Amino acid sequence: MSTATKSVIVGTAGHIDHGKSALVEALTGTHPDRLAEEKRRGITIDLGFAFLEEEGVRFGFVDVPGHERFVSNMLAGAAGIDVLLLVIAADESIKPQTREHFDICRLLGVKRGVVALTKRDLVDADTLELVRMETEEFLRHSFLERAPIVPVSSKTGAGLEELKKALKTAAANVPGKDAARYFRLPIDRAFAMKGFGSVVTGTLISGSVGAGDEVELFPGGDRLRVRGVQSGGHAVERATPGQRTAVNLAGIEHTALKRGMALAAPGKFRKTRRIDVRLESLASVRKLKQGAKVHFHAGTAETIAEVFLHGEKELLPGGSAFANLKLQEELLLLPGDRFIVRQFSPVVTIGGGVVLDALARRPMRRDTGRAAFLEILEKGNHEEMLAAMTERALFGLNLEEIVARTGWLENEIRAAAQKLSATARVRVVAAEPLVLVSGKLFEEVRKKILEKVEKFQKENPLLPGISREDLRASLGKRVRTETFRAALEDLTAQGKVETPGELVKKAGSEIALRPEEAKAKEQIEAAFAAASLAVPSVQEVLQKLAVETKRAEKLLQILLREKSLVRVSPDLIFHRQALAQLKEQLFTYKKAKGDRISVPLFKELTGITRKYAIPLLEYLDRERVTRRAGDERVIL
Ligand SMILES: Nc1nc2c(ncn2[C@@H]2O[C@H](COP(=O)(O)OP(=O)(O)O)[C@@H](O)[C@H]2O)c(=O)[nH]1
Ligand SMILES: [Mg+2]
Repeated sequence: MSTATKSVIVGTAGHIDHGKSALVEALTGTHPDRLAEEKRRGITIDLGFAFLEEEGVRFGFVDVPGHERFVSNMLAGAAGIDVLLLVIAADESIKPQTREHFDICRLLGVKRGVVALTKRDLVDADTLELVRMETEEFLRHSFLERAPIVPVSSKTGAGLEELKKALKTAAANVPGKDAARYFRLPIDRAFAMKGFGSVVTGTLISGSVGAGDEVELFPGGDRLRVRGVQSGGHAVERATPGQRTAVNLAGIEHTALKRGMALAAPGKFRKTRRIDVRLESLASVRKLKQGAKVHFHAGTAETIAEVFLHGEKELLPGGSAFANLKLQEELLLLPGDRFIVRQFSPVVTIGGGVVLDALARRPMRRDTGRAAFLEILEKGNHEEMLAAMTERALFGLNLEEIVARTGWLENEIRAAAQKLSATARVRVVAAEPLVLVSGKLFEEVRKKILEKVEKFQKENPLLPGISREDLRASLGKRVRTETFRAALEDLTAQGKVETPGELVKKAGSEIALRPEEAKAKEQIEAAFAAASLAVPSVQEVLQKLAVETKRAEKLLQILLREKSLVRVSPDLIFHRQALAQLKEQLFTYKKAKGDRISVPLFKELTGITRKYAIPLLEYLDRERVTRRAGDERVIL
């Protein structure tokens, strides 16, 4: 009976010459050293890979170099390890890189493993027992405290079956990975393959990838097409998390690809140069000072980082703190990603930690809420995190931004937003696409809108209200359109403002015209109504009134806003009825004489001069009543 195969990555760790590579070969039949130089010198320089299939488990082995000079290669391999295979030679016991590799795996958050005491054929039973005790002591209070310790010999094959059994038990405890998450593959190798083109390999840490997918290359940003995918040496339809994966890419030279880059779902994430982290220092190192430069390793990437400690001047050995890291090169990082820091010089591992905010701001003294915020990012649930992020976002957050900041799936974000919308902390100002703002920001926008409307009406008593567009602009760019719209709707629903047409006004407010103004307004309208199409000039009409010109102009504005009058050209205004009649006339003409009319015929039909005819025809074109065709108009 076939069961679904589980893919599990086993990573070796341990001091040089302790038999890591030999053990991988003994277990899998594949010697992991690939490079000619490795074969010649008999040491592992770079990562090696091998596979083993055992009763429903597909083990991908990542063999790392033990030499201290190649720890950065080791680090590239350690990302994505599910099960640690800690190798300690029975004839040498614990050595410096045993400790360093072990620290690294602990800092990277590796949760389980198996210990192999190699070269048991070289020691007697007493020595083996001694090394076992030293190993138990070494692992006390660590994540490997209860891990099986298996003496083996790659030479005689002793203990190999027991070790395989221990690996299977550990593999059974590796939690299943969700292939539905966003695809992410840190690249550890890039090369060209005859007949295929560019190929990259890596441990698939999230999501899945298959032929035909579009992927984004980080940090470059290129969008690339996947031609094919292999996993464990076989072509597969889709590679899933926890698999060693080779991706054949179209449209790029292999020389443009290298270790440290990453492939990811397209358009979801942003590269970053500033991250806020929980930084942990190893107990055995010197204290870390504010502003220190360190080597930074995450995934398969490596760069230099400058450390700014939030709230502290230095990080004591064995301590931990919130820190902001400024990276020399831009990387793709997401919250939850683990990293290692190594001393700038001499290069030794001094600590590591976890990314809390991958798109962090520059540290600022006045940003006093950051520590509390990072605490929530570190310990909070999705709702608490989303609320805190929204509260710190000056403009609020939309769905895309939340995905880029968190790596959460859309349904997770919507579920958290849904729960939050019942509280006053967060306001869902748009559902599709989702936009969230803090309750506080929303209240501020509401208040500002009311203030602006009131101020406008005080300053412009003869205008019926402020235009939506002007109101929106007066709030500045910091207010998203969605926030503005929702706040306005809220105010309308509460009966605080009214929004007739394109205007916004205080609820119940009317233009307060004085008697002489009301009369003048009527006079203006009457003058244009009486003129029909042979309209007088605006000056002419306004001068005849008993109110001063400035007020008269405001009254004219009111009539235009009410659409009683229509401005056809900069200096021609017509009464609405006159224009309605004109359109009527054209339709009658069309029925009787066809849909074409020349300018002279139009003049004749309407009895007006060229001075009026041309602007009117252009107005009618704009209104889609007519369409220009050469010297004539087509009545539509
Ligand atoms: N006698 C004996 N030699 C071993 C055993 N495992 C590895 N070796 C030898 O130890 C040396 C280093 O092994 P290697 O696998 O390259 O160590 P690595 O640096 O940890 O990968 C090689 O010469 C191996 O042949 C073992 O179980 N017994
Ligand atoms: Mg080796």
